[in-house]
Amino acid sequence: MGAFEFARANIVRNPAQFTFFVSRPGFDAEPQSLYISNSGAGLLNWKITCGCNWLGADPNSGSSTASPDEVLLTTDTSSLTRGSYSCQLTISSPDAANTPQTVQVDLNIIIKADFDADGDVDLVDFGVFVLAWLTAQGQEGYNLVCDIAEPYDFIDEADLAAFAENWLYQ
Ligand SMILES: [Ca+2]
Ligand SMILES: [Ca+2]
Repeated sequence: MGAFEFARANIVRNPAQFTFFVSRPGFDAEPQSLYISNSGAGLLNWKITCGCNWLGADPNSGSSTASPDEVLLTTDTSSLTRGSYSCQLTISSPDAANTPQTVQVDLNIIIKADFDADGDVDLVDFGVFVLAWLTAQGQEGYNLVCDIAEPYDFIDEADLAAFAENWLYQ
């Protein structure tokens, strides 16, 4: 340690990875919290930059001491289609020895009742569903992909109701 070295701030982010699930495009996921704190000395002035337009961070800048700052991560899927997306948040600070730090965010948009995975919910999906109707896990005809509502080991009216909610979605 030289006499002229100053103690620096240190970025801590928790967690370092997020996964969001959305049941169809246009729906938004439950917001999740990212916590930023300083495990080093002094004040940590931090800023978040985001590599994609479907993810929001509020606030996107702040000043942390040892007590964590909460940042709310929100999604906007209105311009997206079904599929999986990845985004990286970068937390940077001129005060920190370990700047920048990144946070990985994954987003999965699934249409629950699209059993044949062709992007819509129509009669073909209903045909798949009928074949599994009133079957339990382990029985002939049971199809895990059709088991979209509780109880998750039997295909019954609850699954049919969930299917109906997505009927003719495309
Ligand atoms: Ca389909
Ligand atoms: Ca079920």
